[in-house]
Amino acid sequence: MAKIKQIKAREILDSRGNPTIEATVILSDGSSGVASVPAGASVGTYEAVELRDHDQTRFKGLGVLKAIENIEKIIAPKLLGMEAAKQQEIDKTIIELDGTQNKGRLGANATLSVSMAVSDAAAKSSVLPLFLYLRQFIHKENTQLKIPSLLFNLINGGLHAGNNLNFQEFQIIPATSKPYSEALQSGITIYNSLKEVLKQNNLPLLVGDEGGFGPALSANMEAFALLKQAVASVNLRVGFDVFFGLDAAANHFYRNGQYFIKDKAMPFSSSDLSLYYETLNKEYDLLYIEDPFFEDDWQAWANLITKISHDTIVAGDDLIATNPYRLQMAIDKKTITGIIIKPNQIGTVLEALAVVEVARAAGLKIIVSHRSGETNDSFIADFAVAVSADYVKFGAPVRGERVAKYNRLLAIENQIKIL
Ligand code: 2PG
Ligand code: MG
Repeated sequence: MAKIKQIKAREILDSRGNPTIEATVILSDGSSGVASVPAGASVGTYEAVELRDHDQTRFKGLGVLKAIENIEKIIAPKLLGMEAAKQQEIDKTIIELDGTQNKGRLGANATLSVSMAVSDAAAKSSVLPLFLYLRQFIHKENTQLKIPSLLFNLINGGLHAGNNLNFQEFQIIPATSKPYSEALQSGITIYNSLKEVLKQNNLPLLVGDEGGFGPALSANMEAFALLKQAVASVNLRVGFDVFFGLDAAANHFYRNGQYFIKDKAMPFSSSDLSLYYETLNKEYDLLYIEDPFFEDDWQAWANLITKISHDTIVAGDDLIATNPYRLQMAIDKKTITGIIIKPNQIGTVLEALAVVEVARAAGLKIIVSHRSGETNDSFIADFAVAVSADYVKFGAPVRGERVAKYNRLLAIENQIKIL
């Protein structure tokens, strides 16, 4: 059994040019694992703490040198000599060293980078692909080893595109019946078609943080009209070959009990917004809607579920923040039918896996997600396959840091075929 011999961490840049951590773990048998953590722009209140230096002379205060120091001085000395394959013990030690509810002492960026790098090193040491290595930590009953279905974010809005639109992500979802490589191709086909549609409408082709186009439109609803045109012009059928989805990320257009979106001059109450979503759903048949309301507007969530959950997945991202307590609240209050899973919202690999288990047992759809600030690390693709996620959300199928995940899924698809 290989033991942890060395842990190193350094500051690298993410896809927005902000600093993040890359951790390297070296084992006694010579195997090594490397992992880097992503970062969100739309960050929910209930997420674990991402530790930043707040030294305004470096990277506008976003440096991660303190988090790196925590890895080197606090986490590494405790983990050295431990068996890398004992991920439960590793993560438990990290959690205890931090000692807070929200990784507020060490930083979730510090804890997660080490937790991921240990699992990567242990996978290499046991000569298993990472997705199979991680899969041993889940209950496999009623799960299938397969590539999850895809949610492509083709139009970026909100904080990811300079607030051009209020909603953050306008998605297309190829039919789940399609094999992964075909679904990926549909994503590209529609992306390219959307580019043509934007050109025809004299709209700019500039892109947002996740690679989707970021046109400034006069109403959020118009983005779906453009997507519909893009799908139709390549002879694909909405509701059959491809479906629509939305991450409203409503925290960002909520103020004092009201929702402000450009589709209407007056602010919306929760029930107005609910009606708006119902209309949107009638018009565009949404298969998926994420964060339709503010993260503490529980009643609005519960009401919407009764209206649209028969044919639309209502998923909590900021609402849950991959947090077991928030998940339990949502289950008790019946506010969601799907959950976004982002390991950096909780801070260790096994805590994220545990949230998946509870969510699945409650019958929720599992959507494993990247962050808007990413690196080329493709850990999240392996993680998604390991937990038999229903969907993955990796942005548009363009730009290196997004494509790294889609390409990793292509490799996994081939590996699964020969198992
Ligand atoms: C989201 C994510 C990822 P961010 O809201 O779902 O798309 O965005 O990483 O900025 O929180
Ligand atoms: Mg979201």
